[in-house]
Amino acid sequence: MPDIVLHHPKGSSVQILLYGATIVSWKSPTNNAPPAERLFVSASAITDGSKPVRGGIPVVFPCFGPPTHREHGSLPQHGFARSSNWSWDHVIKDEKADPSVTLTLEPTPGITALYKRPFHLSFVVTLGEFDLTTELHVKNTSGSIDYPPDYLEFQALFHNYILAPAIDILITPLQNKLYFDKTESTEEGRTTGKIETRAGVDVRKFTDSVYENAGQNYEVTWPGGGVSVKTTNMKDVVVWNPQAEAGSKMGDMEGGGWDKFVCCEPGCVRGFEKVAPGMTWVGKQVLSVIHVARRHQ
Ligand code: TA6
Repeated sequence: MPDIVLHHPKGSSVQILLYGATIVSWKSPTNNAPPAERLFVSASAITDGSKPVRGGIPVVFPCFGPPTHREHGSLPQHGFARSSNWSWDHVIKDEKADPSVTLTLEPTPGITALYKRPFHLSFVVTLGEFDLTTELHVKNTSGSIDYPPDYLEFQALFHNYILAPAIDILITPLQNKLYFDKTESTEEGRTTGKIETRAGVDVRKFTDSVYENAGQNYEVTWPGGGVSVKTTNMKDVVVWNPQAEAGSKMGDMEGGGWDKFVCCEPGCVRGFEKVAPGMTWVGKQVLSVIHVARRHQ
């Protein structure tokens, strides 16, 4: 059961767990169809708080993938944000504005045991008639006045599982962008940059590609529909679909689940963002349903 449900007067809705601040449902209409689910959550997902949810929009912070930063020591893959219990801060419900909710996360004993940095996170979800906005605010709450500044260094990403049919999915525009292919069998292969040559990136085979400085605005399309991903301050994007090759080995991935989604994940994952004491970094995405052409009346 979700902890928070927002309803828009025009019919869209979003459901959020305090666990991981994980969005687990986003229903939105299109210009000529009633509200429908836009996100994938595996039928085998664990939602009891014992592991991150397989689907929806997990929040990745302070590291993407296994920890590599000197301050990220023994953090779990993709950090602790998606597996921590966030707090409900406030909701904005004003007939003149789209409904919005803010969740917050501060160091708990469980986090502090793994991660020593002071921080304050806010996750702001705003529901529009046809779009969903998520913002991650990362504040460096260090009171240090040392020089050089006591920067907070981190990675952040929205791990969007976009519900999509298994055919002809394309992500654009990524042509000529630098990317790193994590499916390569050698470390050298995984760490050697390549230039994307395709006008549209498909996920017909096991795909796990990290695009650097990718342009911040993307379209995930398929015959008859799609979702646009427009971001601010999130310079990179990850395209992932495990297909049966990797998906069949995931205990919380429903059988054939890989045929129902594509992950288009905006973030800052190549290198580390740096925030000075007292300052706040904000990363934002707007997911919008791509309207299909109205059928001729
Ligand atoms: O974002 C793609 C990725 O980093 C893949 O490498 C795969 O590990 C995926 O995230 C899911 O990771 P998870 O820890 O949720 O199983």
